[in-house]
Amino acid sequence: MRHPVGTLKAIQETDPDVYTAIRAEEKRQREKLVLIASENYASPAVLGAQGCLMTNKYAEGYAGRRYYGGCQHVDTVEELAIERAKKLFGCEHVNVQPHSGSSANMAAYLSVLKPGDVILGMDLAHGGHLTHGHKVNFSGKLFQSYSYGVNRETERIDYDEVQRIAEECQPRMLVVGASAYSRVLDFSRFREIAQAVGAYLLVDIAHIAGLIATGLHPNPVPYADFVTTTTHKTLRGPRSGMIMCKAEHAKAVDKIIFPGLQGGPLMHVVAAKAVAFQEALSPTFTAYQRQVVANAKTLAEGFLDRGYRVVSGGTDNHLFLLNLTPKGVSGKDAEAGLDSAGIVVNKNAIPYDEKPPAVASGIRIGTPVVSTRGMGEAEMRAMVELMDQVLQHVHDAKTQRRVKKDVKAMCAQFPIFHSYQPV
Ligand code: DSN
Repeated sequence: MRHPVGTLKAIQETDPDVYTAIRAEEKRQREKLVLIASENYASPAVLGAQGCLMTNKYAEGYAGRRYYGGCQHVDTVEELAIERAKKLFGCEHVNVQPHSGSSANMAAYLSVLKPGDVILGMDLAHGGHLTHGHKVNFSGKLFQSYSYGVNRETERIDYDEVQRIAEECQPRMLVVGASAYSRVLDFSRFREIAQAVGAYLLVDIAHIAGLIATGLHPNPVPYADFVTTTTHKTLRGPRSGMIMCKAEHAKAVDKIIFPGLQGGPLMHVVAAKAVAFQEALSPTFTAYQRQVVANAKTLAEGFLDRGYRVVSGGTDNHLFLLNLTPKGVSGKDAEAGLDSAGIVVNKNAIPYDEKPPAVASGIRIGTPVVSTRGMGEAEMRAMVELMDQVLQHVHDAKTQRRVKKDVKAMCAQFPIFHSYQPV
């Protein structure tokens, strides 16, 4: 081997097309302001582990009881990931092998439910997630799914209404968690509702895992039968998933992950999860999460001051939705206009949206990436100013070009800390 493992030089020599695309993506990540709430920039150590030669190892089974020889070292990283996840979240049992949040959710359902059982989750159109029972997803096809949403006036979850729907549809599993909800989730109230109707409680913390790990959002682990997460959003690890559960469900969860749903675990990704969890246990990670929340508040307040409609009137976490209806701009046009100006967001349905999801009336704004870059409140205020300029003239290429220059200058002041210099 002429090059160190995982270096771009090797890719450049072997596959110039892929190399060129990777370098272009690096430039995009460096030079644009990424405000996609579900994304983050993983550390050099996490990227290094994810690109390491543990990808070569088959390790079906679990540490100490694998179906392959030679698993000593991958056992070490899986055990480290488990031990660190337990420290971070205080869970009784954790399986770090799910390839994604979706497979973690599938495992939670299939460990205790049968096809055709009733599940109740938050409506995707109100900020929920596809895997919480949407009709086009396995969760809505395999199970009889019902949904709850947010109140039209407050744009927050109305827990009495959730209870009413639960009493009506009698779910076997109550699913909690969201991908576009900016308010604190009351897990103790959800537990009461689940208990009242005899349902299991599954909490998907994919978006807020980093906040929970650092005590900035209540922890659902004491209340829930199952807690699932992705590891790459606020938690800032590799693109992957994880499932935690009460000890009584441990066997069923492990059995459904392997051999039920997956074959060989991605041991390089498990290694990267171990590294990310170690990073998340450090005090600097707590300071980072505080900044994520402070930045989201500053951005939301900046937009409110300029007369924008922020869904539910503000944020308690890392994200919020802007309702652009009063500005006469669609989410689709806002996303395109901002991207041309170097600011990356996603169009997003707002609660009770009258536009189809592919157009949408809003955009979702999140601060994990810009906070990882080291940006603070002053940069958030400058960002509101720049975004406002674009949104006021969403089709104006001249404004977009002018803003793009300022965005590039701001990004240059806060360089991303990993560098893909060819070795
Ligand atoms: N679609 C992801 C998000 O952006 O929130 C969640 O899977």
